[in-house]
Amino acid sequence: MPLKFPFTKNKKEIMPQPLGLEQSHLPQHVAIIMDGNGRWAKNRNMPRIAGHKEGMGVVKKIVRHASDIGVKVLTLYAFSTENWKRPKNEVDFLMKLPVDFLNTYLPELIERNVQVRTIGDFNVLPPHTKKAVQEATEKTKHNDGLILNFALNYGSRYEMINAVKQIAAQVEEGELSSEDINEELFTSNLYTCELIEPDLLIRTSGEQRLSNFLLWQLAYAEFWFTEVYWPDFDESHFEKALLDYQKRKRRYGGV
Ligand code: V07
Repeated sequence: MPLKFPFTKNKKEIMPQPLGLEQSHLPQHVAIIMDGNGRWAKNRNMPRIAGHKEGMGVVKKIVRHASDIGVKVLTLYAFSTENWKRPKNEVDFLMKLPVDFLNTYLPELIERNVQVRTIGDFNVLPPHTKKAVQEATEKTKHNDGLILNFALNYGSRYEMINAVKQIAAQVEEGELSSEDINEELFTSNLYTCELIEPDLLIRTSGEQRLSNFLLWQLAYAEFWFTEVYWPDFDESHFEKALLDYQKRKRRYGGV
């Protein structure tokens, strides 16, 4: 069994928790579908891109909060493989956000010992996006605090088909027997192979779908939904999600 991040899986850290969160039952990996940016902007008669920009500010707040609380992995759905269908000006704007985000925030991420990673098909991203993200992953690769994992040009079905192709190639080469194919082998061929599975999925803006996000990895996760649009999401909503997660875990634990 390969070692998975975080290596500190069972380490209990002593950290004061203001809102009744129990440090020992924190979700270690939280995944978020940051939805509702366009609708938030529309309600204010603003262009969709204004919602994305506002949403980026929320990412910074939530990353700070997650790292303060002691969450180990935060996976954020920033851009899906389906998002290329949006108007060109919107896609162009979205592809500049990682550059903007890292220009203004990378020093703080480094200060906070955050490790930046991505999942998704990186090859087809515009060069300026790739460059900024590569630089951030390179500069933070030895950090052992929060793992900030951006799903960029990510699609779960594509990821799984890719895994199947890699395994099939190994079988064809005679490196593997079809008898060796099991859940662990499949998991080790996904983008997320080095990460533990998410414990909690949050989706904002009232939609209750997975939208091709981490279909395999979320098999045992708790789901938490809110009507709040992503640009209005804040630390208190995040804490509520974590508290509800802990309540559910305690209930199951009691039976
Ligand atoms: C994006 C802001 C959040 C709301 C949802 C869509 C818009 C941060 C990033 C990012 C990605 C990679 C990276 C650093 C930052 C980002 C996109 C969209 C495409 F290394 N926010 N954000 N990327 N939005």
